[in-house]
Amino acid sequence: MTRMMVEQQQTARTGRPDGRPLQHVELPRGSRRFAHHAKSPQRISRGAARLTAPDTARRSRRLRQPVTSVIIALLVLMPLCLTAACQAQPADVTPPDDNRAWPEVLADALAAQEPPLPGQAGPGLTWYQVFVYSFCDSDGDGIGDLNGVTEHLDYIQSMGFDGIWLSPIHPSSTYHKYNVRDYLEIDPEYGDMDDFDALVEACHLRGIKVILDLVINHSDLNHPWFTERPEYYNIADKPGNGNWELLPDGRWYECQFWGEMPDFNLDSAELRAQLEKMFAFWLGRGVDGFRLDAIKDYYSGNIGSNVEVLSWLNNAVKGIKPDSYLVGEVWDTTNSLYQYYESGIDSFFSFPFAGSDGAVAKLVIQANTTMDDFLRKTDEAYSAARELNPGATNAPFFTNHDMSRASGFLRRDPNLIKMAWGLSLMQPGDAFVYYGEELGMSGSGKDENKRAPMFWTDELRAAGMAYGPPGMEEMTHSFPPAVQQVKDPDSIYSYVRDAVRLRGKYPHIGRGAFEALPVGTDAKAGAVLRAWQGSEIIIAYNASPEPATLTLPGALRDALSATGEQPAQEGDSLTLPGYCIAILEK
Ligand SMILES: [Ca+2]
Ligand SMILES: [Ca+2]
Repeated sequence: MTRMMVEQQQTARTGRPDGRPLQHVELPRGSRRFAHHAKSPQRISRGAARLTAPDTARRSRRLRQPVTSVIIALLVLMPLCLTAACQAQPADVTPPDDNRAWPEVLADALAAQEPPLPGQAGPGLTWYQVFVYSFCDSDGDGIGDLNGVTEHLDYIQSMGFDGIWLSPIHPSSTYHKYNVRDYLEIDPEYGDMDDFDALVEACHLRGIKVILDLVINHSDLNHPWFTERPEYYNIADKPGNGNWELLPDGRWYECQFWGEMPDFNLDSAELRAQLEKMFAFWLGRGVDGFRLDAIKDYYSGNIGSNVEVLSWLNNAVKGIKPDSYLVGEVWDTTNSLYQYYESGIDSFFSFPFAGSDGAVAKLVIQANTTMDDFLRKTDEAYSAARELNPGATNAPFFTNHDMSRASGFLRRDPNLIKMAWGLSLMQPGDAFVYYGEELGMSGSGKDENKRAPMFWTDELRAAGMAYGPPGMEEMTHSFPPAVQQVKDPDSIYSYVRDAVRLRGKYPHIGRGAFEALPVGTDAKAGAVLRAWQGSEIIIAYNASPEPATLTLPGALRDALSATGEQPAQEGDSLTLPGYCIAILEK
């Protein structure tokens, strides 16, 4: 939840225009994949290649050549062409479109993949953040819903995710639903309690955990509590710090994010008892924990009081279900973030590594950053979490619903996007991936744009496609939709899937001890030793476009290569191509 988001929401609430915002895709920089505009939503095959102006001119010149030259050239070139055609398919040619609906095409592509490894026991899991409104629409109203999530568990499981974080699902007046009117119900836009139970059951059958977004800094202004139990809220004769609004009786209520979202009085023992009933209700329905929204504003500017609330919350939730997972949003990039681990909460999102200003993005796009520095920061963050709570671990992520999507700030460069995801997902802790980032979806500017419809297919009004939040601007995607990327071993999707699956294959990544190794002098290359339960792996990184040679023991086992070029090992010498991560076993 951000204040900016709420301001934008106020604008959006003035009403939805008749025509919902549309999306279109444009040619990405340096790519020739395809182009499509939403206003002409028929599919365009990459195979139906259009000639650009220079191509057309070249073809005209060739046609003017004497016929004999052409025949000679054909006789000479034909065997070569046939050989080349047998060896490789050009990257921008796809098989002719079939006429099946996209979910069937996707299902076939997923079925052709290696099955994922079974879920882990944790900690060190990998989670998928699902913004339900925009994920998949199961009933044709253009709004994503719980059944839409259930329908795509194959996709989520196939990527190797161990769990999903659902954005708020309770009754609300907004598309984002961070203003809750009833904590014990499902918003009718998303379905009903039977749909919820079915989703949880389907997830658990697959070994996928489910956590809910827990919004307890504030409720909706129209929650019955606001009139019936005003003592649950911060109401005073005079406004305090930050944002307060006037009531008809002349008193004021605290609303740090928005006038429609009054801040709770978390001192109230009765409110806490009500919230405990709510925890028990959802844990009793099978949820595996919660993502805690807006912690810094429980008591704005008071870390000590916030930690006290979290300790109570942690004890209450674990008292009901001891193996629950709790992950907190403390949007802070300073050391004060780590003080929150004293509360006993399992994880806090690693904001210092996320977004366009975070350590991951800086390492891949800024010349003056070094791998040494990145690994040192990673080590410090990992140690800081465990110092205050030995059972805790970080929650690395790269983007979320409040941040610009990576594609934009990484210049729509697939190598940079892949490398950044590799760095993020090789970090220790419980890692999170925001839906659609595995496709390199676009989304920046207003919050609605950051929550655009999951780009399953470029048929934007196909059954199953969500239409996106009201107020979303026309979207431009630089990379193909899921139905195409799942089939392409070089896609961003395939890279992120491989990275997520490596976390499952090597529990060392999420859980192991962390020790940076001396490897040489290349500023953007480095390696770490990760030890877990008596076994050791080495993760070697090269975040520069140039190859790097590192001196390392161990046998090369796996690689994440942005370009497709593979690392080579000779004795203790490992040469990583540009933008490559390798895993060695000691
Ligand atoms: Ca729907
Ligand atoms: Ca508050």
